[in-house]
Amino acid sequence: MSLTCSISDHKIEANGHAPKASLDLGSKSQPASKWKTTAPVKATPESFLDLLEGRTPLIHEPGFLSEELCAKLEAALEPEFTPYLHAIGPQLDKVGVAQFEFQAQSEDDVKNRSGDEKQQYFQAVRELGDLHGKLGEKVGVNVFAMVMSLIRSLVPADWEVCLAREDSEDEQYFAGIVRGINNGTPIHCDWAPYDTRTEPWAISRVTHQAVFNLCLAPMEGGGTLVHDVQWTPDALAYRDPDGYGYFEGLVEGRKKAPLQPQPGDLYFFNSRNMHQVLPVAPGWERRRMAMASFFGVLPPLKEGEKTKLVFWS
Ligand SMILES: O=C(O)CCC(=O)C(=O)O
Ligand SMILES: [Fe+2]
Repeated sequence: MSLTCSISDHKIEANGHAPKASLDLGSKSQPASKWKTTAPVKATPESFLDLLEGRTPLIHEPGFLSEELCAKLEAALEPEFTPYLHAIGPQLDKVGVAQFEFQAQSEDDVKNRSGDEKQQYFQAVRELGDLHGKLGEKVGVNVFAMVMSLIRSLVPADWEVCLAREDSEDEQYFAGIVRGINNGTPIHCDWAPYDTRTEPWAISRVTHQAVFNLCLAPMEGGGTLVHDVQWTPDALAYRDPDGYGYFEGLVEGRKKAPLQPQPGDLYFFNSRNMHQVLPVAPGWERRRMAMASFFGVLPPLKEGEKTKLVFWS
C-alpha cells in the first residue's frame, strides 16, 4: 500500500461537526497502543504519516533554527505578548490569534454561546494582518514559511498544503501563533471535530490532527508530555466540566513520551493525543516561547478534489 493511500483508505466521516470517531475507535475501552516507540524520531515522509495515524508520538528536528535567529525572534516578539482573550486555567499569553480563544472550553461556555464567535474570530484574523511577513522583515527570514516548506516536503505529492479557510474567500484562518506558556496546561487534547462541536467550522471535518511547536527561548522545567491516549467519546467521562482539561485518571498507566524543548527545536505531535505542558521551574522568569500551528487532514468532498493538509492556530 502506498503512503498516499494509507490515510485516504480510512473510512472518513465527511459530514461536519459531530463525526463519529473514524480511526480504530470501535471499542468502549481504550484501544491497544499503536506507538512503535516513545522516543522522538526524525521527520521523514514515513514518520510524518505515522504521526498523523498515531503510530509515533513525537517527531523532533533539533536545531531547526540557529540560536542567533531564536534570540532575534525572542527580542522582536517579547514586547508584543498579550494574554489569551479566553483561556480557562493557567494563563496563556500569545502573539497572534488562536481559534481556541473563540471556542467553548467549559460546560458553561457551551451553554452561553453568543453565536457570533466565528465572525469575531475571522475579524480578529483580518485585523492581525501579515504577522509572519512583518516578523520576517525584522529578523531576516520568515520562519513560519520555513516550517510550511519542510512539511510540504513530507506529505504525499498529490496533497494540497494550505491555510484552513471557510467557503467564503474572506474567512481564512491564522496559523503560526507564538505562545507563552509558563504556568503549564491541564492534560488536554486538541481535536477540532470535538472542540468545535458548538457550531460547524471548516476544521470540524479534519480526520487527523497534529501540531508543530518551534521553541524560541531557553527554559528550565516546562517540558511537554504526550500521553498514549487519543480522544474518543469515552474520554468525556474524564472531562473537567469547568475547563478544557481532562482528569489524570484518563492517562494513568498509559505510556508517555516526554520532550524537553531547547531553543531552535521543532517538534510535532498528534494533538488528538492527550498532552500537557509542565510549568517552568520556580524562579525561571524568561518566557517559555514557541511558535505553533495545528494541521489537519481534510479529505476531498467531491471527485477531482485533492486531500488537503490545512493549517490553523
Ligand atoms: O508548548 C507545547 O509544547 C505544547 C503546547 C500544546 O498544548 C499544543 O501545542 O497543543
Ligand atoms: Fe495542546
